[in-house]
Amino acid sequence: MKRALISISTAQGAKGLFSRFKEKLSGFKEALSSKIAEKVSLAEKMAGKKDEKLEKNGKGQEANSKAISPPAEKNVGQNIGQKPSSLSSASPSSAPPTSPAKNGEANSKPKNRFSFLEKAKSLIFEQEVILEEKDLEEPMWALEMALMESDVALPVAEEIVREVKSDLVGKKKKIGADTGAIAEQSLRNALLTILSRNYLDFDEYIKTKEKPVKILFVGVNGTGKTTSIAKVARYLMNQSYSVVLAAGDTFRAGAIEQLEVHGNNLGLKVVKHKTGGDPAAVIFDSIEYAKAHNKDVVLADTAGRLHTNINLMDQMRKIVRVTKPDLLIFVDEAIAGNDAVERARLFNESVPIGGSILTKTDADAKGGSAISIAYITGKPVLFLGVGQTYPDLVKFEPGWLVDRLMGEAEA
Ligand SMILES: Nc1nc2c(ncn2[C@@H]2O[C@H](COP(=O)(O)OP(=O)(O)OP(=O)(O)O)[C@@H](O)[C@H]2O)c(=O)[nH]1
Ligand SMILES: [Mg+2]
Repeated sequence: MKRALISISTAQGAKGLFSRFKEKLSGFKEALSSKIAEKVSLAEKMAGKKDEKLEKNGKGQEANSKAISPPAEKNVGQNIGQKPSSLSSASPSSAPPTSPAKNGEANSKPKNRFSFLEKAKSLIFEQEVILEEKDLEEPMWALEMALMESDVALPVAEEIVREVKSDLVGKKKKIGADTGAIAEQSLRNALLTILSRNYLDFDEYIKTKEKPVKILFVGVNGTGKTTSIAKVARYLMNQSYSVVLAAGDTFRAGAIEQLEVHGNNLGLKVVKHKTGGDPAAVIFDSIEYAKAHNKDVVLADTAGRLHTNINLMDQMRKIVRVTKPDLLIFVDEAIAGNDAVERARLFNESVPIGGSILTKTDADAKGGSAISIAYITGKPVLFLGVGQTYPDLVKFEPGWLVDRLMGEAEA
């Protein structure tokens, strides 16, 4: 099959990038907001009742001095100004000193982090509510569903939920503050933690590696390997590296010509043999060429192959054995979602990959593969393909992706 050559001239619009992901998250934000709203109204009711009780009982009552412990916080004085006058009677200055025996009694009680005492303090003096594990059941379920429906792989979705939950439990929420922000910030932190885990700085890698750096691109058919090679070549040339291309796809008719068109466009040497030749031999030759001509980087193309094709997977292992690449890059398309993640896992089992490139991110509404692939393979995402032109390549940075997933920036 001869591919229509190099439609690489029109950038795709980035509209709709991760739009489904953003949509799905609204369920989580709403669930958390309504839970907080519920707690706030309960807190206000409780505060009202407390006020009445205090009014009735007067300031010297022991029960009250226990329930509303002398608050140590500096801001209590300021908050008290906004409170009913009855509360000022329970302020630290007017509270009677507690006897040593009573102190001992209070200290010997097991410290429950979210005890009524603490809640009361929080609710009445600081005007805050505390989120507890049980409050988060519904929002966490909504979050897990949103992630799964966005094609985030199950173990990754579970990890994100764990991170968000541990961040939110015990969190004090100021009454009247923006409830959406708390959900956003928590999820943003969780995504950043997960996406930063296997980070590799590609620029630093190339800079410090002995030359020529040999990079092999592998993946299933039509995912964007050859296009990504041309994009990465241009990216490296912009940093003044010299690059050689190896036409290691000797399998598909038209594949060598396709790479040659890129070579001509970019002014690069393409080392090639005939269609049907041994890909390991072509790539080996290109490395020899790079050594002889002091080139910095060899970017080697390979034929697309399904991980289920035993012969082609054997051939890939042979290429790796013979050419000993410094970096094996798995290329797949973001729009393939969980399939891309699963394929990455299987390729990585066959020949340990060094990292991934996710292409066609510009057409990906879900974002799941971009979130999951590094976590599942344990290898970093190096670049994202964001369109069909040469500059449509973004070096992977966790913050960049999170900004787009959370809707704060467009690609
Ligand atoms: N929108 C978009 N299209 C892309 C991107 N990367 C590649 N493509 C397009 O995807 C199609 C396939 O790209 P190729 O580079 O030929 O894919 P390949 O993996 O080399 O394909 P085989 O050699 O057949 O395995 C082409 O039409 C590319 O222009 C991208 O990031 N965004
Ligand atoms: Mg190709």
